[in-house]
Amino acid sequence: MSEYTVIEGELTASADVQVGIVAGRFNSIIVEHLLDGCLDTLRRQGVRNEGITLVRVPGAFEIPVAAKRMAERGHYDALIALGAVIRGATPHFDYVAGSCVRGLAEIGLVHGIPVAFGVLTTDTLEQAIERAGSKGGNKGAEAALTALEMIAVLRKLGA
Ligand code: INI
Repeated sequence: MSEYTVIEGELTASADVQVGIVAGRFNSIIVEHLLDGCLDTLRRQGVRNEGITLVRVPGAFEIPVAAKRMAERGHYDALIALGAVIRGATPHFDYVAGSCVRGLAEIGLVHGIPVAFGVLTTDTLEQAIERAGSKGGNKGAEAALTALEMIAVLRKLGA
């Protein structure tokens, strides 16, 4: 009996990889830690500085429109969204978080580009701190690995 086919991506980047990061400034005390984790992981996995572009936007609500423009350029192999939406800080949490995730999901599907979701959506600042480099890990670093794995998967699946 023949073996079944498995296609899966490595986590190490090839030298030509281009990654676009879009980071919200809102709750920057959290987002900067996500960005540190993301950049550290990309570099450790072999992404060169020439392969990284960082775009800063005001908040999570603005991340999709910048990501859309980047996806339209066709220059990036993957995009990584970084932000922090904290319920305690806003009555419109659901609108900001919801429109961010919906927009990013659509960009990924429409443009066929991996969009890693490193946007924290938490009830409290404490929960956000946990996920930005303390006991809950670093979601920015996780998003970086997701982007690299998906770049490799899509390359193997072909154009
Ligand atoms: N933006 C965030 O990234 N996180 C939040 O928690 C947040 N809160 O609390 O409101 C937030 N609001 C700003 C929003 O993303 C837009 O920048 C703003 O509404 C202007 O369009």
